Amino acid sequence: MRSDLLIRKVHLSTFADPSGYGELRNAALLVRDGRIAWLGAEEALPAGLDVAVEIDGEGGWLTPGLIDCHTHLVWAGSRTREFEQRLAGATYQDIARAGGGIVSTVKATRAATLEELVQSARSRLRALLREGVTTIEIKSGYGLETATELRQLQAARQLGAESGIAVKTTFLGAHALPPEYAGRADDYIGQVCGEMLPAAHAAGLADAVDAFCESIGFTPVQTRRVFDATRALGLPVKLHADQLSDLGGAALAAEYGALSADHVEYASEASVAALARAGTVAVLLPGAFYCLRETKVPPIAAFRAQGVPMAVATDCNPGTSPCTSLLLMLHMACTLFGLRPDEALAGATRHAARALGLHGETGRLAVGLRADLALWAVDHPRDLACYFGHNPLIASWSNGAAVDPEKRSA
Ligand code: DI6
Ligand code: FE
Repeated sequence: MRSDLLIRKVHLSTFADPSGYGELRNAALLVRDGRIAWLGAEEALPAGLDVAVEIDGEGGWLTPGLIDCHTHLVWAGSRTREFEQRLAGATYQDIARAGGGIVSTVKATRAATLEELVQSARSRLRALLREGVTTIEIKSGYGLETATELRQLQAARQLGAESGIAVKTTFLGAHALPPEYAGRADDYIGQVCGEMLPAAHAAGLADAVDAFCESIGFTPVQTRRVFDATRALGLPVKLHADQLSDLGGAALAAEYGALSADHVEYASEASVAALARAGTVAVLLPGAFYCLRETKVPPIAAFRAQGVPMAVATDCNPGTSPCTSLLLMLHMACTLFGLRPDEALAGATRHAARALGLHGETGRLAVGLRADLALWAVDHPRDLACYFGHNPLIASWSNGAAVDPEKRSA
């Protein structure tokens, strides 16, 4: 049989089962038409193969390509001054109320061209690609008006096209209140639902819709309005929920059958039960927790007990998680939140795929799924979560095609 790619002399970590690494030693994997066509013990490799490219994995480990399922990768400007302010005692909420925070990024993003947005995000994307990321979610939310929100999403699509990896876009118009709507949050939500969201949808730029349900964001009632408008368009929802306080956001997300509820440090027992019933993924974001020096850890034991799938992502953004290392997030999910390394890795593969509605497409090594693969020079996949500041990636493939993180755009 004719195949595009054969990777042999590897160990596989498939994440095919809900827990554990899915270890298959001394194995090989075949790719045809961008999909995994066969995998198994090397000695069982079908005879008479006609292969275009053959890779000798030299005893490395092959995992699903990593998935960063929560990022705000596209923005302009800098917020590093806020890092100093926070170290000097200001809180994230203080800075936001004083006109800094998200709103300062909005100002810079509105002033940036599409090319400028693509260019600044490209270096961040490359850092993620160098660590084996083959699928990424990118949110809008730094425009807070139609044209800029659309431009951010266009930048995200362009980054996907030029890099060859899969980009899922999320419309986050309800991220913060723009200054021109000060004191009129309900009117702004009207604009989000009546104009911005329909425009993003009509342009084919929104794969999902998110909101920031928080004391410094939007209320549960306002979040519901966004979700109702989203449902009417037939798009899936996600939610920044229970990050800094318990507003019942995770339960609200579950009520709408959300793909994911993200952050969830303050999620209550009842919210955890609601997530479990809905099959909604809890996306853990240790970078923001760490950077804000938060102390309330997400209810990991309850997620485990109730069978809520846990994903792990960078939350890459200029304010609360200026981080472009998903491997570091795996480590921190273990050290700060108490995940096991296999749980952390499943959180950046199997469960991250579910958080993007891609469970049937990627995030596991299984016949028929997209050949999104990462090959690592490690003794065991747990090493990926154990080491930090070390990148053992040898190569990665998206849809069966080699990913080149340094590729110049046309
Ligand atoms: N929660 C976050 O962690 C980011 N957005 C959100 O709603 C922070 C975004 C920023 O500070 O720029
Ligand atoms: Fe976020």
